[in-house]
Amino acid sequence: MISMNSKELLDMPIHDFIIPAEKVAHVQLGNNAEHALLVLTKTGYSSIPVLDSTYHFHGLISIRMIMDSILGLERIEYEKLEDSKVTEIMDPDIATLNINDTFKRALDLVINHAFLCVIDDEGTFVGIMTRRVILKQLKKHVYQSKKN
Ligand code: 2BA
Repeated sequence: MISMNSKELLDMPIHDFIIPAEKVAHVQLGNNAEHALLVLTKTGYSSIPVLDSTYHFHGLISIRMIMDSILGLERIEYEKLEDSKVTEIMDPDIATLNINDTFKRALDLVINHAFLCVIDDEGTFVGIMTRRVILKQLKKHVYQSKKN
């Protein structure tokens, strides 16, 4: 059974926990794989969102996806990096959160994803909710419940 306090946490809107779009590293649909690899390497993140010029969300790209795309039979074909596009490499099939979702939906999804992209009703990218932020809230809640 879910306690009243837990229900309050699960029903909380997610908007206070979102890392805003302007603070999130991303690449654009038209970028090539070389640029994406540069952004991923420089920021240190293993996976980042792919957006279009109007900030609509299209998927995620990771170093693993890029390396996979240039893996030849006997060698890594680095020369392919310049000509391959982010669109051909990214994963477009990604679960997202809506800005109006609750903490419960984020908690369900974050079990399988290190972070979740948050979009509004028009599909515009609003930001991300990371596993770190969700775990911090959960920890705060668990410690508060122990005191009461
Ligand atoms: P990862 O890059 O695999 O990072 C896993 C965890 O390692 C992060 O967890 C964070 O605790 C730490 N970390 C990695 N790179 C970091 C950096 N440059 N600065 C500070 N800490 C770093 P979370 O914070 O829960 O993030 C989960 C995932 O969300 C990250 O996975 C990354 O794919 C994405 N992410 C987080 N912040 C981002 C941002 N500002 N821009 C783009 N993607 C971001």
